[in-house]
Amino acid sequence: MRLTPQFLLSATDPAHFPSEARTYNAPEIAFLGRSNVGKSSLINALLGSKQAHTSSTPGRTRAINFFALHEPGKQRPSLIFADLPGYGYAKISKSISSEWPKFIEPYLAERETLALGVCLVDTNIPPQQSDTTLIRFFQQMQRPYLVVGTKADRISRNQLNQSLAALKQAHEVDGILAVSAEKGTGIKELWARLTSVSES
Ligand SMILES: Nc1nc2c(ncn2[C@@H]2O[C@H](COP(=O)(O)OP(=O)(O)OP(=O)(O)O)[C@@H](O)[C@H]2O)c(=O)[nH]1
Ligand SMILES: [Mg+2]
Repeated sequence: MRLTPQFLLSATDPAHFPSEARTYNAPEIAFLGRSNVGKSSLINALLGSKQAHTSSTPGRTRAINFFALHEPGKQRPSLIFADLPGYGYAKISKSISSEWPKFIEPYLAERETLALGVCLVDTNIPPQQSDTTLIRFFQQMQRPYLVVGTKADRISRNQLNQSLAALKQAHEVDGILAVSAEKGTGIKELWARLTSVSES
């Protein structure tokens, strides 16, 4: 599906989350994960354009950035993407890491239109406790989530399979979809999962 992205706004406070007037209650998909895991890059790969700011410096995204995705000729968006700030990076300034839960937790817990949390985990590193914490949060809240393994292009097939098995076991999830924003691997499969959410 070809969707035209439109940047809506950048929010650092629940009061600024886009209202129904902006989203028409379209299903919202949130991209979550540690700083530098590749959230913004994955959004850009999905959209086929540079909408989200990416950076090799962790902590680049400090607000929730909302994008409305439109089918050609339609005024109402069919999907909303939310690019979230990363967590778990030690060098991030104290004020930001302590600010994290203040607007992220209410977002995850209360955002009514949140249809899916895409939890990104890096396939190049061992399973991280902070990722387990996020995934448990979704499991306990019984909110829909999907675990995606990023940067699959950086390691061999063999290493990737081993990494995915270790991640699945540590996070106690049934499946992890491996993707590469750089090479486009898994992007089509991911789109299929995302659009099934918007249709349900
Ligand atoms: N090789 C490779 N590098 C990637 C991939 N995705 C992201 N990167 C790199 O990883 C770094 C971080 O990417 P971002 O997309 O900015 O990460 P983020 O999760 O949005 O980071 P924060 O906004 O800081 O939380 C950048 O240098 C990207 O080029 C990928 O699929 N393959
Ligand atoms: Mg980012």
